[in-house]
Amino acid sequence: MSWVVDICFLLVVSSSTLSALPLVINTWAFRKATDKAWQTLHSGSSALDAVEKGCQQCEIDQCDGSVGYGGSPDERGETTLDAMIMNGDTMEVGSVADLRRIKNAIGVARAVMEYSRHTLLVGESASLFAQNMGFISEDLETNTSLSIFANWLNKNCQPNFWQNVSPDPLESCGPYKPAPGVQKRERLPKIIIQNHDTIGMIVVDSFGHVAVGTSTNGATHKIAGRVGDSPIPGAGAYADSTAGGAAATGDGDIMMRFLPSYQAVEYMRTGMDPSLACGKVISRIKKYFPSFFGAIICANSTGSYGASCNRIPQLTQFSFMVYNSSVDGPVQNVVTCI
Ligand code: SD4
Repeated sequence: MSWVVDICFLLVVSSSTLSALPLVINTWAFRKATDKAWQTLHSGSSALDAVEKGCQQCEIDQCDGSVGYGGSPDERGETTLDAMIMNGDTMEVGSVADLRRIKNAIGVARAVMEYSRHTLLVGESASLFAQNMGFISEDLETNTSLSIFANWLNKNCQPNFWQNVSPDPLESCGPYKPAPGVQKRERLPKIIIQNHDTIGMIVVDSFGHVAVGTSTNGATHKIAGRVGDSPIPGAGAYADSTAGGAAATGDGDIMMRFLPSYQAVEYMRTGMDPSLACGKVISRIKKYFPSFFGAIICANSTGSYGASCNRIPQLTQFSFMVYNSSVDGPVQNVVTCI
């Protein structure tokens, strides 16, 4: 009997699906987050509230270990968080990067939007801002993150993100010094599906108001201070209620160079189908970085949606969640990568 249920709730999509509003769509199979956003919307709250509560659910659940506290320790063993929220009606954005000791990163991003005229706060100063705004300061490390860090130290700090330095980063821990041309190496570690699953969410309410958000703990063993694409407007996510919204996941060091979420929204503004818009931005990145790890979700303001991903051995299909008025609960969709 259970296989019948599974099939009912797994939809394999190859093109954009018919519009139905309201709509909640998010990266990966983070079902509880989708549900939380939907329930928030249905309690009468705004699309922006729904995005915030949906992404916060993933921070609480530590979705895949890649969102929230206790995941992706950096080279010092610390978990730091990136998050963003954007209102597609007003084009307001609140964002935090390299946030320390505060669990609710998307909440702090929302506070940046509500209580300041800035867009992005980073590092210790972002944490201080958060504390002043009433967020609790606590350690983000857990036994899991500490053991990931200890194993990495035991393996001579492998893998890491260094290149052209000495001592040889393929064999030794730092501290490193510049040694241009000493090792021409591929970007390693490749950011792969096992250590990298940001939540990116788009909510379109019944009136076509679009909001988007992201939350992540970034890349495991990142160099301290590294910020990914997730808190960067236009890169990790973008919303404009006159067109639609998009949110990306994957190797942010590569993806942020292309502003894929902005690009996808601009494609949809021309009337382009959301699946095609998603596909075009993936193809564009692929031209320069054929083996990058990444995916994107797109929705227009009338509720059509789609997704796309770059086909590599570790990622041949990409799962994302959808909840709209045509279904009774969150539905896992799967798209085949291009
Ligand atoms: C980053 N893009 O920090 C994020 C992580 C991610 O799927 O999306 N993983 O690079």
